[in-house]
Amino acid sequence: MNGQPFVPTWRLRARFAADLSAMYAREVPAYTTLVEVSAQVNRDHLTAHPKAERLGSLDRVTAERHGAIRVGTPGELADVAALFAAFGMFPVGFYDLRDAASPVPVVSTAFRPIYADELARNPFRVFTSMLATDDARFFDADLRARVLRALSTRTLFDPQLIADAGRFAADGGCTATQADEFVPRAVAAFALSREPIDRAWYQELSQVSAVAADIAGVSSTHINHLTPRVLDIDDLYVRMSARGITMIDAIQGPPRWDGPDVLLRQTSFRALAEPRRFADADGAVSEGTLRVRFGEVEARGVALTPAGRARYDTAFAEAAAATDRAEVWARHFPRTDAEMCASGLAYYQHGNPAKPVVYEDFLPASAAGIFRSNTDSDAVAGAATDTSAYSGEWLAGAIGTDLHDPYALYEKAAS
Ligand code: OOG
Ligand code: NI
Repeated sequence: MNGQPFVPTWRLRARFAADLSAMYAREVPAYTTLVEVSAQVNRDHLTAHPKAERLGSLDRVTAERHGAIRVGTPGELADVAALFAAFGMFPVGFYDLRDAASPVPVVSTAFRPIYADELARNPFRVFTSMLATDDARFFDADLRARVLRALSTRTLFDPQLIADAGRFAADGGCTATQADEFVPRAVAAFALSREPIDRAWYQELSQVSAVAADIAGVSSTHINHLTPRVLDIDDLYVRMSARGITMIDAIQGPPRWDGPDVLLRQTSFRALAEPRRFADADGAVSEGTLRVRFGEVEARGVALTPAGRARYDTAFAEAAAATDRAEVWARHFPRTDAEMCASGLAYYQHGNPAKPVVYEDFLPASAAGIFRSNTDSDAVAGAATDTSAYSGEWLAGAIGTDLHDPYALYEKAAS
């Protein structure tokens, strides 16, 4: 190791997250505002509620982000898995957004650290979606063939980057010199491209779904959003609106109420028009804009057990139709952590209700709501029969690595 300091995967992950954040701030200036306001909200919230740090230290929460990326094929997803392994991030869970109220033609997993000590060091996670080209409700045979041809001509990740990632993952890190070279190359793979976009092709795909166009209508992938975490999302919503930033109409997920916060609450501001280059059929290249990337923010609560999650799903469906969502919530969930813990609805370390296990994953309903609120048009599932075989097992096979079961990870964190 030439006497050089060894950089463990968690430090690579922290640097990767920080450098992606710096790049995204240069690309999307409103993100900087969101991060600033989030930091203020967190400081003010902790001053008023010193015990709120039980959901994560101010340092962790202030540095905390999740990203979202979208890829086209199992091969591209396998490269993502190999790359993220070097940052100590592994696939957890399976999300199928095709069956949401407003369907999105993707299946997804989340890459994240899986152990409590690693999460405490840096919890960076990336929601990663793959285009569901096998689903005939969205892609007929002709379009599927053309999408697959377009995807087969691109290389999202330099093979050398993936090879290096494999070595660093196996070694649990790398030298400082290697880190200085590796992290910027990994970050660059997620920059917004200046390559001209084939206008007709992009528009054709947009008819199927804005997400399909964002994935297969361009030659590279990019960070779609980077999401800071706040301790009080209602306060954040008010403060952003006061700065003149138009947020989507609602906070997704459970309502605000005076009992324990569970799972995840999220909101976002609408995608902003960003300059992109387009190529027309005659080869002429011109400047245009696309609204694809947006700002999102989230608050995290305690992780629910399967019993708690079943109760959540019932309460959520009932609350959706109600005028007073908090009132519905109070009929389904106890008001204290002690009761939540005693009734086996949520995870607490060693059964101690002062020590909640934080939810580290995503919510398909919110995810679909976030996707939907940020695209100009919804996808429409056609009448064809879906004969694709997408499932968690399928995805694991396609990328050659198991998907971790989130409940098993929470059990472990609680024990
Ligand atoms: C991912 C949407 C899901 C979340 O926070 O639920 C997501 C995407 O837009 O690609 O990021
Ligand atoms: Ni997100």
